[in-house]
Parts: sequence; C-alpha cells; structure tokens
Amino acid sequence: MDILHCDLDAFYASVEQRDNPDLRGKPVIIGALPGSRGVVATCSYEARKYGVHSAMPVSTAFKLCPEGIFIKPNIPKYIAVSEKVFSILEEYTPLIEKISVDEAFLNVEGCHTLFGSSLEIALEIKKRVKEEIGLTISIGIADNKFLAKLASSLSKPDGLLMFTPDMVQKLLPTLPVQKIWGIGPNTVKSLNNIGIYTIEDLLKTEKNILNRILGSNTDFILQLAEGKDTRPVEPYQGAKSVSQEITLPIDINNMEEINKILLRLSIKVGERLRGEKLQAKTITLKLRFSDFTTLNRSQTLDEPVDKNLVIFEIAHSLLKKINIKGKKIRLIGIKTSNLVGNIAEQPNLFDFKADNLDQTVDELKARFPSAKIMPASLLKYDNIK
Ligand code: TTP
Repeated sequence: MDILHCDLDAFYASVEQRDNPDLRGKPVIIGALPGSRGVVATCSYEARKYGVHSAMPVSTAFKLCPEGIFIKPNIPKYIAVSEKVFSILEEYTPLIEKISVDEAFLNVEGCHTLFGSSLEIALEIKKRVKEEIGLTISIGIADNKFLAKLASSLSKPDGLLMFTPDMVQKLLPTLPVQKIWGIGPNTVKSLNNIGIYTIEDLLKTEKNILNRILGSNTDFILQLAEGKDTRPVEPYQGAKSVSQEITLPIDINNMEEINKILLRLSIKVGERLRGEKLQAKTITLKLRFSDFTTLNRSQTLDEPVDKNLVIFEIAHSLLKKINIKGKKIRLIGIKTSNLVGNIAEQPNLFDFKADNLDQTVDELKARFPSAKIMPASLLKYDNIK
C-alpha cells in the first residue's frame, strides 16, 4: 500500500473560510457573481447540501442557495497556498505526480525507514497541513492510483481511507460506475440506459456490448473495475518555458504586419500552453533587428494566463514600449515562462469574450488537424511552425 492520493477539501472555499472566520460553517460559493453568466468554481461543503457544485452556472447556484455567500476567486492566493502544501508533500518523497492545484499522487515506497508506514505518513501529512496551512486534506492509500483516488474521494471531507484487498473484493463491485476514473456523465447515462449501474453490473456485461459504449477504453476500464491499475506515479518534468519565434523572410518595420505576426505567435503559444495544461506568469517579447542586435522585454503578471488574446495583449503592450523607428525587424518571438499547472476555471479574471473560443478552436484543430482555423487576417502567416 504505497500509493497516496492527497486532495484538499473544497479548496478555494476552504481558503476563504480559513481567512475569514465569518464564513465558517456557511454556504460559500466561489466563482462568478450572481447576475453574471459565469460558473461556480467550487463551493463549501455547507453549500453542497443545497445541490450546488463546480461548473454549475452561477444563476442556478443562486436559485438553489440564495443565502449563499458568493465570492470571486483569488487565484494568486490559492496558488501561494498550493505551493506551501506541495512543499510539505515534497518533504516525504520526490515521487510526486501533481494532478491539479490541490491534488497529487505520492509513491512512498522508499520512504518507510525514514517516515514510517504509509498510514503514519498520511496521518502526519494531514496533521501538518491542518497545523501549518490551516486546511483539511483527504488522503486515500492503496496499491495503485485508481484505488488511492477512489479512497480519498470516498473519505471526503477531512478523510483518510486505506483501500484494502478485502475492499476490492467486497466494496468495489457495489459502487456506482461513475466512481471509475474516466467515466463521465454522458457515458454514465449510456451505461444506465442498458441497465448498468454498479461496477459489478459492468463486470458482468459482455465485452462487445461495452465496446459500443466505451470504445477503445473498454479494456482499461474493465481493469479498473477489477481494482487493477498499472500506471506509475510520474513526477512532472515538464517545460520551463513555452516559446515560439519566427525569422521573417524579409526584414520588416510595418506595425500592422508586426502585430499580425505577434497575434499568430500568441495563438501558437496559447495552444501549446493549453495543450500541456499550463499557464504562464511571465510573457517575454523578443525582437531581433536587421543589424542582429536582439532585445528581450518581459512582463510578469500576478495571475497566470493561457489565453491567446491575453498573451497577445501583453506582447503588444511590450512592443509599444520599444522604439523601432528607423529599424527593421528580422525575428520576432514570444516566450512564456514561470509556468504553473492550469488552475482549472478562472471565471472573471479577464473579460475577454474569446475565452471559450480558444477552447473550441483547440478542440476543432485536434479533430481536424489539417484544417486551417485562425483569424482570417493571419492566413498569410501560416508558415509559422
Ligand atoms: P476539486 O479538487 O475538483 O474540488 P474541491 O477541492 O473544491 O472540492 P473536493 O473536496 O470535492 O475535492 O478542485 C480543486 C479546485 O479547483 C477547486 O477548489 C476550484 C477549482 N475548480 C474550478 O475552478 N472549476 C472546476 O470546475 C473544478 C472542478 C475545480
């Protein structure tokens, strides 16, 4: 039992309750404010009793819970808290796989001599997060990632659960199919429609029938249904920066052309950030002039970003501060660094209407890789790789 899944409870809401005693014990709803078209990021367990949950339109949340206390998210604060929690986790093992801002798998295989059994490590982490950070964290312990995550979700809030082999035999088959990682609401509906409600129902169903609903995931899901999961805990060793630059076929100094190229580069960088579920706090504009002198200008933000237009706006504002009169440009680049994992929804951070557009375009491009989807003004610059 060497895999731990650690997950803070109602993360954003708990931070707000921690910092403001008046909010404790009350239905706190973090996200867009009532009257806007945004969604709920998360809510306190008190608000969950009213049926409020993440990703719900805030208008629905308000109908369900008019006495709720609606608060806009303070992303920089949550990132700072998250960093402190992870630094506690990192004291126990280098084998940490961060899943999101408040969730990680730990492989504590090699840590028992130093820190005791998995249970002792989990208890100590819970105690330290409570005492040093002021938050509750739920921890699941098991032989693999699937069961450890299941254990923490079953134990929430402020839980600790060890998923034993006995539970794999007796408890796992009785759980609803939606407890299997990767089975989303639409798949649940399709399974329910043919009478599959529990994991046991799933295991009893013929594979060719499951294939029609689960497709290429069938074998993997059947393995999970039996409590087997061979995926290792993989520490993230990702990029330190995401950048894109282009050497122009001819040196230019026309601002309109330069801006179009900047927009094209911003789109490429934004796509890559979102593709890797990253956001950047620092944006750097790089210009090389015809005499080969090179100039870098950076801006560091309080809140990390990944939206094409936000990246463009920042690069554009950096460009405006550079005097390029009388000079010609031969290379333009945008670098994003100071990367953090995407902190899920960030309602109302930037009021760009293109927010969902970016995501839609990413999905379209993934489905139709050869299609050219970009602002019409940029088709000419389609040679940026
Ligand atoms: P979760 O871990 O999914 O949820 P949670 O910590 O709020 O609650 P639970 O106790 O059930 O684990 O998400 C972590 C944070 O990510 C959450 O506090 C807010 C943010 N988030 C969003 O902004 N939008 C979303 O749709 C979700 C699911 C989370």
